[in-house]
Amino acid sequence: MKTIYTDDHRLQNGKAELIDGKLLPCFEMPRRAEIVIARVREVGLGEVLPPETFGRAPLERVHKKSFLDFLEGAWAAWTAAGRDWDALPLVWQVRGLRADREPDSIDGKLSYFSFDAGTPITAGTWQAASAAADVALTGQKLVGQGERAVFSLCRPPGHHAARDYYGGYCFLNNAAIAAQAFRESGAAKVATLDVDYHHGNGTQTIFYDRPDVLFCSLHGHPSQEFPFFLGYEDETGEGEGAGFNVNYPLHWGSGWDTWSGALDDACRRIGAYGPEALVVSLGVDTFKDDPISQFTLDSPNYLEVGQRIAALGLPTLFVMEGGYAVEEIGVNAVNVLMGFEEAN
Ligand code: Q9C
Ligand code: ZN
Repeated sequence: MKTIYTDDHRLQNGKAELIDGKLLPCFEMPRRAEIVIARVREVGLGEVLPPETFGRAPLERVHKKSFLDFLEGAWAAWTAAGRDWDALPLVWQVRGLRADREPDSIDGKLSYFSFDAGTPITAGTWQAASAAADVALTGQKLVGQGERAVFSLCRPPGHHAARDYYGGYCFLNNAAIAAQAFRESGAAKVATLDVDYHHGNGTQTIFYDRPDVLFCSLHGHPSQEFPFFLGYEDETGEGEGAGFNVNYPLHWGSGWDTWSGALDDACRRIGAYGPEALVVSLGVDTFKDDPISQFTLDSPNYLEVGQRIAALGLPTLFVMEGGYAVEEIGVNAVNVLMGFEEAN
């Protein structure tokens, strides 16, 4: 299996996130991707290729133009306001507050276009995030050209980013951008399978009213876990998209038996849907020692995750998402890919 990777991810290197009532060092750090690419090379998974550059057009198919303009210019506006630390938002537009006016000031815009205070914007954020989208798009192109599977080693991750907001360590929704690119290159139906520990609220909302992209997600129950306000089982899609959104919220402490039962059901749904391509949002923060998560999967389980995904027999793009047990992230993520290759 080929891997798409660029060192440009290092340009996203936030100092701190707001968590547990403190500003703590970012869990989402460059070392995550360094460890994964080192493991890809160690096991000889396959060729490692740099991304092509696709520009803004494929991003604009998924994200709002004003949101992309904001992200691209946020650091310049922040420093022009005299700030020198990471940019974080302060206020959100909740019940009864107005969503129809985009503020002019950078503080207002950071709040308007975000949904949490865990996702610092830094000098290199736009470059890193747009490079990660290129990594996803390059993988999509290769799968479209006939590769059975490709690993897009995206960083920063993407599945929490929606059409017009960032958060949850995500800026651009790499998986959604790739799924949309599959559609535009001729795939009539595309399935997305999100196995990250957190609900993929961004991917869900982007495709919620569409029947051409199925979204299935296994994740921490929103009554207990970030992002809290989406990811329940009764979210099944709306309008033409009714029936094409499938959530498996699982409670804290869930282990392999519970989790793999949900995976099997998700795979059944995907098989019945009959897509021409599959995009996997590959997070390994389901791991038992993940510092911010509460499931108990162990490293050998990830081999079986890959085997079960391979059994779908679909052209498959793996897109890297979360995983914060940094020393184990390489083994765990690459185990999924090796399991896929073995079963293939
Ligand atoms: N500072 C992904 O795994 N944690 N994102 C809540 C806020 C946010 C995880 C604390 C977790 C986001 C891609
Ligand atoms: Zn996650």
